[in-house]
Parts: sequence; structure tokens; C-alpha cells
Amino acid sequence: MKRLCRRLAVAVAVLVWLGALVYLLVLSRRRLPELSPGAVAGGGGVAGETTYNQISDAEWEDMLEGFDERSYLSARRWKPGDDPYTLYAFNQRESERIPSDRALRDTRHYRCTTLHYDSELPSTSIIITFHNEARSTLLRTIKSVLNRTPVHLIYEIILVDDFSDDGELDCQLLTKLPKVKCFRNNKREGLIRSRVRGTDAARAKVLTFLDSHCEVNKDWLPPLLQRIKEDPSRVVSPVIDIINMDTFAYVAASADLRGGFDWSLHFKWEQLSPEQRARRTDPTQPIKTPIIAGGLFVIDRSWFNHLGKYDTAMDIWGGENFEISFRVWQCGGSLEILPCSRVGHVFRKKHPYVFPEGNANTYIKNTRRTAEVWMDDFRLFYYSARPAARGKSYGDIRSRVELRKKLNCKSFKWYLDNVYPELNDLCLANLPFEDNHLNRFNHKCRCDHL
Ligand SMILES: [Mn+2]
Repeated sequence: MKRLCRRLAVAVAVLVWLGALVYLLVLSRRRLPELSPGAVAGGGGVAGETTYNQISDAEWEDMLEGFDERSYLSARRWKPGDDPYTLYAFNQRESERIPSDRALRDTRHYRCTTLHYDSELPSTSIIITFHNEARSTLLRTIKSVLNRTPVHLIYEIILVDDFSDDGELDCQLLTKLPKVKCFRNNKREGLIRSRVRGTDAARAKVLTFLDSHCEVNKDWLPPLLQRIKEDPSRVVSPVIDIINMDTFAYVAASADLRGGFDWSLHFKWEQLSPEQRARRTDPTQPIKTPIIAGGLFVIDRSWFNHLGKYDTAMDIWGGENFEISFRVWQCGGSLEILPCSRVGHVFRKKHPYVFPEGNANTYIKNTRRTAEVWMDDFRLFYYSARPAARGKSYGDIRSRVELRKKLNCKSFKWYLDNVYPELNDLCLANLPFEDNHLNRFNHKCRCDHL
């Protein structure tokens, strides 16, 4: 009898202990979103504005469930007989077949799952700019964020509709989803000015830029926020997985890549060198990168503003990732890719939209501004590699030159020596004779192997 009593007591104790554990677990999951200091409710004319930070879990669920996805997706659907690539340069038909909340394979290294992050991380304003984005991909971007991010880390999701043809609708309808705000430009501004508009409205401590055809993967955000919390001068990006533009299959990208470029300021992914790889004994460690791809990254808001945001005289798309990358490195920050954060992106072969000034002209204008402001005499290498840039107008750069002076930023020589020495080894096959005086920089350009 005594024995039975003791057994019963043990059983009850275990049950109580388990019950308490479950209760605590539920409590921790139901933690209300944090109230960021400096939060300003109401933004004047912001569509769908409420005090998002006080949203309860019940309201969150109601909003998610109450969103009429079917009716949202019914507009501008692919019609049988149409070429599914015409509108967006990816397979629209396939994108519409895939649910907005599809499961994704966790593509991280298994050791990432053992890492721990601070329970107190700063919350972030997620900024998504778009121009004529397919509704299916835009919605999947947002839903993946809502489904795979701890609620309290999302301060708000700011959509900036860069004057899409669809009128007010695209973005307005999405404000029925939790935390989503919508701004619409009344003329085409391009990615750079649209982003700045989004950041000026943002209120969280940290800014997160996402492209409008992405899917974030499991635990994508905490690794990024952790690095910024430890050092706000870091600008961090996830490994960008590939969403196939034909099948929409989600494919893991190599985690041994970093951003690189050549003298024409053409971006490319680069394998880490054998020496760099040998030094990486821990595959979860951040990878320093000379340049970011530009579409997806996270930056402290004060640091972004302090560094001069973006060069808002740049048009439409392209080159802005060089400008911000050089600026971050030369003005005292750093750029890294975090292998334990994964975000998928639909890579396309061409732009689905028009550049009012033409694609090449816009790219030249934007990169020429970058070269003139940040590359010192090394800009001559850029002109040699891109002779078409020589005569093209690039507008007034005085305010950006001022900014560089004010921030007391380092030289491009410093950047080459310390951040991207590999570019020194890249030689110009057709360096014109008149540019031979570049050698006076004692630049160790190894032309002999050409
Ligand atoms: Mn994109």
C-alpha cells in the first residue's frame, strides 16, 4: 500500500511537472510583440495604419485567416493560351499553382540548428519595394515572412508600390494581413528612391530589405539580428537560395560563396578561395564579403541613416549595391553573409519591366556615379573596362562627395588592400595605352599572364 502511494505521488509529481512545462512553453510562444522604443503610431496617410505593436495572437490569427486570398489572387491570373512568361519573365502559371504557404526544405547546414540566439533581439521593419510584381509571388513573400518569423521580431512590413500599372489595388488589399503597411508612389521612382521612402517611414531599430519574389526559410531572421545587435556597423545578408523561374523548385545555394565583381562593376558570385575555405573550420561562421548582391540585407536603421541612406539620384535598378557596399566598408562598417540564414529568390534571365532611359544607360549612370564618388583614381580602370561610360552624363555628385568627406571615409586603395585584394589580380586585357599611367599607383596588376 505504502509502495502504491509512493508510486502514485511520483506519477502525480511528474504530471504536474509536465503540465507546468507545457504551460510555460505555451506562454513563451504567446509572448506579445515588443513595444519598440520610439514607436510612433500613425504615419499620416498611411494605408491600413493601426497600432500594430499591440496586436494580440488572436487578432493575428484572425487577420491571417480573414484575408481573402482567393479573391486577391483571382485578378490578373494567367489565362490558358497565354505565354506564362510574358508578364513577369518567370513561369506565372507555375507560381499560381503553388500555395502561398508551401513547406520548404531547411537548406542550412545541420550545425546551424544547434546555435542559440539572444531571446531579446531588436525588432525590424521589413521593406519590400515592387513594380508590377505578380500577386502570387508577392503574397508568398509576405506569407513566408509571417509564417517563419517570431511575431515579436516583426515590427512592421512596409510595402512600397513603385507606381505599378494595377492602380491602388495590389498593395492596399495586402494591408489586411497583419503588420502590413502600404505606400504607393505617384510616379515611377525606381528601387533606390522607393527604398528610401520605405526607410523614412520605418520605425523599428533595424531595417530589413527583401525583394518582392522571395521566400524566407526557417529561422532566417534571428541570425541576422544577432549580428547587428552585437555590432550595429555590420550589414548582413542571408545566403540566397534559388527559386527556379520555370518550376519554382526551391534549391539550396552553396554556402561557400561571396559577392565579387570586375572592373566594369559587374556583380558575380565567387567561390571562396581554397585558403579561405581551409580557414573556415566552422560552417556556421559569417563570411565577409566585398559586396552584397543588394536585394536582401539587414542594417541598423541609425547606421543606415548615418551613412547617407542611398544615392537617391540613381535611377530604377542596378549599381546601388556597389555604392552602398563601398560606402559601408570605406566608412567604417563591414558586410557579411550568414550561412545560417536562408532566403530563396526567383532569379530571372531578364528584367520584366522597362527602363525609361534604357537598361544599359541606367546601369552606366548608376555605376558611373559610384565610380566617381568612391573609387578615386581607380575609376580609370572602370572607364577602361566600360568605355561606353566615358561620355555618358551622370548628374551632380557634389552632395555624395560631401558626404564622403563628412564621414571621413577611407580611400578605395584601402578597400582594395584590405577588403578585396583579389581584384588587384584581375587584369584588363585591353587597357588602352593612354591608361598605362595607372601603373604609377604601383598597382600590382599582373598583366603578364594575358
Ligand atoms: Mn529580384
